[in-house]
Amino acid sequence: MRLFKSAEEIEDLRKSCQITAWAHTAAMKAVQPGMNEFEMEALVDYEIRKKGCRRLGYESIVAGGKNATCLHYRSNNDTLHDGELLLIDAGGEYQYFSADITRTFPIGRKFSMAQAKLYDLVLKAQLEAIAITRPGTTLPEIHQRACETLVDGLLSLGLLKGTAKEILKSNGHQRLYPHNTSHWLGMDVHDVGLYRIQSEPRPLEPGMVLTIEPGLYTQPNDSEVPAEFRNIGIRIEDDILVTKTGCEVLTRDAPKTRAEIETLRS
Ligand SMILES: [Mn+2]
Repeated sequence: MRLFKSAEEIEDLRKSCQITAWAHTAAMKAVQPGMNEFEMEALVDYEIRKKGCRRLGYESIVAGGKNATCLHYRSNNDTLHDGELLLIDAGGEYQYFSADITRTFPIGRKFSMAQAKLYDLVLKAQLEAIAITRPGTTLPEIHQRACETLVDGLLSLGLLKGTAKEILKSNGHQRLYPHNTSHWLGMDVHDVGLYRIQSEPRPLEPGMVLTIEPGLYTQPNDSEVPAEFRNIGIRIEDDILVTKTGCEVLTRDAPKTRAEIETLRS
C-alpha cells in the first residue's frame, strides 16, 4: 500500500517537496563565510516549518568542506569557510509525507575549477539516471547508469586509472562513490517496500516514488586523487515520481545547475 502512492498522497508529497525545495533555495541565498553549520541547519528548519511542514522527515546533514566527505555527518557545528562547498541534505514532512533533497553549493560566490568539474560530473550522472527512469526500469539499472557516467568522467579527470569496464566490474569507483543511488520515499524517508521480488530487481511502476542521489567524495589522504580534487564532498538528490510514460521530478524547484546556483550566490 505504501509503495504505490494514491493521488491524495502524491499531492502531499508534492507539497513537502516544493516546500523543501524553497528551503534549499533560501539556504543557497543566505550562506556566508564565517557562519556555523548549525546556523544553516536552523535556517533550513525555519524555512521548512514556516510553509506548513510540522516537522522534518529526518535529521538534517549540514556539512561544510571536508565534513561533506563523511557520509552520515550529523555534528553540524563547524565553521563555514570561503572557497569550500556546503552540502545540505534535509527534508520537510507534510501530512506525514517526507521530502529528501540534497544540494551542494559554494559558501563563497563561485565553485573552484576542481569543484566545478566534480559538480558537473555528479549532475550529469544524476540527469542521465533520471532520463532512464520510467515504468520497467529497475533501481540497479539506474545505479549502473549513474556509476558508468561517474567512472567515465573520473577517468578523464584523472581520479581513476584503468578501463571503465574493469573499474565497474571490480567496484573500483566505490572509494569515491560508496553509496547506492536510490531508495523508496514516502511516509518514511527510506520508505517500506521490497526492492527485489524472488531475488529479481523489481521493475518500476507508475505511482512509485524514489530518490536519485549520486555523489562523489574525495578523502584528504587519497594519493591517487590529484591534490586539487581532494577533500570535496558533493551529492545531488531529487525525489522522483514514476508516471505512466516516464517520471516527474517533484523537487524540480530546487536549483541545481552551476549557472543557477552561482546566480543565487552573486
Ligand atoms: Mn536520500
